[in-house]
Amino acid sequence: SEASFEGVDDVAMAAPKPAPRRNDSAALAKEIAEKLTYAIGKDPATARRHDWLEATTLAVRDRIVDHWLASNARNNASGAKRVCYLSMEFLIGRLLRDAINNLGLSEAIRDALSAYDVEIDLIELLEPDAALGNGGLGRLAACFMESMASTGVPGFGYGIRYVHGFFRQEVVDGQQVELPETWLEHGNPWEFERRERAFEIGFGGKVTMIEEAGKPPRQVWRPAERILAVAYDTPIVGWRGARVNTLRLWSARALDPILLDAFNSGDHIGALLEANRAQSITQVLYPADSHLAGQELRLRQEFFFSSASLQDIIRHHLKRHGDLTTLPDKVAIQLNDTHPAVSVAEMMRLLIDVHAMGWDQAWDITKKVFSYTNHTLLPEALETWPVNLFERLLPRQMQIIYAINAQIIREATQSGLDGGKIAAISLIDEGSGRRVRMGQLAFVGSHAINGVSALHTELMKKTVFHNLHELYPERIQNKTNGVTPRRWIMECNPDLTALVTEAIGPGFKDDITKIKGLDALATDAGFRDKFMAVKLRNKQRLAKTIEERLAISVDPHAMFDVQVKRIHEYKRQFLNIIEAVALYDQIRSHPEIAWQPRVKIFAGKAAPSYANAKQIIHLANDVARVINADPSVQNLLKVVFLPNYNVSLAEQIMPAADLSEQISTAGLEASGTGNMKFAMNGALTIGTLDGANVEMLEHIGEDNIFIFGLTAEQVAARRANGQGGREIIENSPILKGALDSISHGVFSEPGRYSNLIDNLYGNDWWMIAADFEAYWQTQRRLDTVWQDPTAWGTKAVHNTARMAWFSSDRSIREYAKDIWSAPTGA
Ligand code: B1N
Repeated sequence: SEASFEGVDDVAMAAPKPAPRRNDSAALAKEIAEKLTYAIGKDPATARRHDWLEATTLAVRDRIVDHWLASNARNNASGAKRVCYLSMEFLIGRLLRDAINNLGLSEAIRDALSAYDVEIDLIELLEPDAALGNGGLGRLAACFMESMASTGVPGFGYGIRYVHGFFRQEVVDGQQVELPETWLEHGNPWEFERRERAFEIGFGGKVTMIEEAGKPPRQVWRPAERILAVAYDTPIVGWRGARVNTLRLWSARALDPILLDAFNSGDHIGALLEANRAQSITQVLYPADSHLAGQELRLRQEFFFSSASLQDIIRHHLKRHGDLTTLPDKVAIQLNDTHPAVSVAEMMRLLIDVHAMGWDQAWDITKKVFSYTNHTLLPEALETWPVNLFERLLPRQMQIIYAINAQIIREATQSGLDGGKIAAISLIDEGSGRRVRMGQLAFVGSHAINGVSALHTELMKKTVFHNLHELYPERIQNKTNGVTPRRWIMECNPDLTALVTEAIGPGFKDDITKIKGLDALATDAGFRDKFMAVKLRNKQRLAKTIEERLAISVDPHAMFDVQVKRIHEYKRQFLNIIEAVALYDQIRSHPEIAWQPRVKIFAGKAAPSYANAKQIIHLANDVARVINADPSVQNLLKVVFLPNYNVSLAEQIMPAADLSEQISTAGLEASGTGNMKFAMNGALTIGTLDGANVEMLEHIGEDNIFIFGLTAEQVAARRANGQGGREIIENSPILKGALDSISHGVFSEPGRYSNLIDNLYGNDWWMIAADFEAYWQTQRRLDTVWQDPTAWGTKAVHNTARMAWFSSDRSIREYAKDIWSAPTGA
């Protein structure tokens, strides 16, 4: 009964088809009961909430499958260009609400379940949060998948089916503890295993030259190790179900346990160990965000999913079109950062060694097919691999990289670049032990390279890719990130959605640019009151969560000042905590001032090996414990660290924020996407001129966003001059006082944070001391605005009204037009 993705390909169209499902609540109620009985084997009278979740998911899934098969049939019939989005990470979160919303089933499902006294809002919380990603990069991939389905792009996501996604975070004695995440424990109703869609992936071994009479000599790679990549498909439903695209995740498996057994001549145990070794490739997601993991297993993961995806793409193309010369007309492959960059070499190998194409033609096709998105300029995140390791694991791909390099260097020499510049563009870094530079490889193998915000793209041209940009000046372009308004407004903020619908009609659901219609209502007191009443209800819900999880009571009428994101020094949670400490000191020493009540809310995970980030979490928790227990601050300040930040928690937090903290050291946050989610939901932003904040300022207007601090240029200049923080700290009593109370043990035993503090006195690399005064003053300006609810509410409405451009639908349409030459439905 299960529908096969390939069914449209393989089964005669005349085969009888099941009738499409009906969407009224009576039909849904009946089917949910049927699923519960016949798919799960439970009686409605004794079913647990998990069973109802599964039954509901299966009923919704049937409807998705109808649309999915139709979308695939349409793709195949039209032969339209397909977009393959290769990403190591897809941070998709829960899927049920997304599917129900996009299929327009919200009310029907609610009614259907109420017949059994089951509340959809309660059971949907039981769905595990699929955390196959670290942060912004992975969540962007998920928003892009949804937007491709919503804008009519035939999109295929390709990634890894990690058994363990991003770790679960607990806070014990104020410190982060990492626990394994087991999202597949109870099965995954959204995925369809495609056993028939499996490819061999090789590692190691040798390359030999084969010479046959009358034929040019060819290289053949004989891997020492071979494993299988098996596909698991998850349907991704677009708005109104218009398209359902496929997210195909690869799982590693031993070639064939029985064959292996024979191969190991009866060594049964040895064969099973080998099977385990094969499976280990897709066991776990590396939890380092914007930091190079550097382990061999990581490179294996990268090659594993790249090779499987390319083999799948080529197989499909040959089956449809017979001939690989037309590949660039039919497929665009987007490399999500350099994690899949080995694809450039692997594509060349497949075209040349396996499909007998000549080098020049293969290179031409490769460049036309690939494009590459860069997501960070942080030197510690730029991927390079030791040549030795690469050669041992992927000997043929290494040969190809050398050959590509020789060709690029020839082109560079011909165009007159000097020796220093040539060394800078070389695919091999000869500096610190020879290493393969994956950014350079992705760049030269692509026809388009993009940054993720206007500022970031300009910095790419000036810094990391300066010389390659000079050699290929037409390749770099900007594609500012976006987020899907379905998940990040409609689904996470139903009350706001209802209010907007009441005010300007439902048109914004189909075309988010229409939300601009709210702008005129910003000065309408009646509307503003309703808008802020929605905000208050969302804050009350978050306050309840905080109470339940942390036993901290917070006042929903206080300003909710929120910083939630990965913990990283460049994101400067430390700056925010120092401000909290300074505020604590000032509230106690100046009771005569009209301080505005605030709740500072933090959430985020630190990479397990990132000691300073873990210290920052510890400090936030230490500071929270002391401040929250001190009656002398009245209820003017509370500090909250919510553990285990993930997509689902973000969905609760974004609608409940008054103030969004986007305070990275300028020049270091490539874009940010949380900044967009907050502003769409009516939070004001305090932020630096960094990443997409710069463009948010342009859209929202300077009266409605709070910008402070050094610019990227000023940061670069200060760093070049080696200006440290000591002088600044000594001239700033408020900052000095806050640092002293941290050092002297107001929040912990003295010295616990001396490393963090010494860094500020020393080189102040992240410009925390340098930006403190401006940050403090801007926060106090925000206090003044908060005192005036009319002023605050007006700005909040302007934020929601003016953020439409940051929809990922806009991003995807730009990619489709400027990079992929792919069709969009609208
Ligand atoms: O990508 C996001 C941006 O909005 C953020 O500004 C940016 O920091 C983020 C290595 C990364 N850049 N680089 C990574 C993640 C995992 C990893 O292993 C690097 N993440 C970003 C979307 O454009």
